[in-house]
Amino acid sequence: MADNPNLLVRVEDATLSTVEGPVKVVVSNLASPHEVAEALASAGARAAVEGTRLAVVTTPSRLVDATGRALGAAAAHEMEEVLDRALTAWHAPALSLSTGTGEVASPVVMGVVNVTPDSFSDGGRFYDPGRGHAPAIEHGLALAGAGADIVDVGGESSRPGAEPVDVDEERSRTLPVVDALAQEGITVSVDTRHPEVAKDAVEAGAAVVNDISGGAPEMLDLVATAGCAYVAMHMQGEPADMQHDPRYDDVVAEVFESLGDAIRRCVAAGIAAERIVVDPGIGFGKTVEHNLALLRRLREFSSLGVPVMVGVSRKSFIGRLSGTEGPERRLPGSLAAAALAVQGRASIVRVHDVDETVQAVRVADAITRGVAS
Ligand code: HH2
Repeated sequence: MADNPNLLVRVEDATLSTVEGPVKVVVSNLASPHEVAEALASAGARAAVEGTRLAVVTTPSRLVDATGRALGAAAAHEMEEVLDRALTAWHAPALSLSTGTGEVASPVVMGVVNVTPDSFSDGGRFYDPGRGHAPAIEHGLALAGAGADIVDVGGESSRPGAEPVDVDEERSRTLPVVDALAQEGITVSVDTRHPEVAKDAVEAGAAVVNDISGGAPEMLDLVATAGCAYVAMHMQGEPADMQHDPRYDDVVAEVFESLGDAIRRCVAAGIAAERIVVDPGIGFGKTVEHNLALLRRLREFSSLGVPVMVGVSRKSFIGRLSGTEGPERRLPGSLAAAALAVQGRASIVRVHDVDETVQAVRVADAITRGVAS
């Protein structure tokens, strides 16, 4: 994992590289990228500077040498370390998740329990003030029974246009469900962007905090103290307005750098590197084209050296691509996207349809790795 805040390497392709083959990488946060590009050009390598990024196709040793000639020995040493870690991570199989109390092997299926009246695909189904928390708890137990490795409990919808929920209301929706499922020995995650809710949920037994806002300082502090796992998700804007007009110059580069920065902030706050998970936030301030670019190039995110999580289940881009209106009719497209995410080295898929997804991702994982178990 890149523990140095100043340098970030994204591997675009290293398929043919064993030890000294050419690789295609993008280096962010490099002091004087133009000087390194010139040093590379004089050594016959193709390099381009895009803003603060250096994009290059060359061998690792040529890049390290050019960095040394342009910026000195210390910079070359840092480049060598960060490049080596990114390439090793890119070549590795999808990582397991460490929750602080145990390891969950990839591909991890995270089942969703929305204790909300207004979630985009199942709003109101597991939120029934008349029946208390029973529908949500029963659903969580059913998801675990169907093979979910983790059950993610949320009390605030983040669908486009959703209004924020009062923290006390969110607490009263989620905590009894977290508590009941954790007591059954289920690995529970709490889907919240509010540190107050996360704190109480962890005390009630949640082993993972899934934070769509990607890390307010108080959230990172409490996760570090609790020793649980943390999902940092990328979002542009807020749910209320995020789909109005999302824009990026280079969505993959920008989301990657933002997640690299989130990892740096998590580590600085004291969260153990092996408990950090990143998520590109499919549908959170992204057009269909942005979602497709992120999913098509998901493997590049494995260069960050931490498990990658993806939530594609029933989302509207699947409806757009397949022409299916109702979210509950988007299972086939959701399975296709989950399988390809696993091929792109996603460690965790967050889904509504657990039974079907477990089968799909097991097959996708076996094909990707070429082994039967
Ligand atoms: N998507 C949703 C909610 N939480 N968390 C992560 N890490 N990644 C995601 O892609 C993600 C998420 C949206 O799905 P859902 O919870 O079913 O809907 P709603 O937000 O309307 O409750």
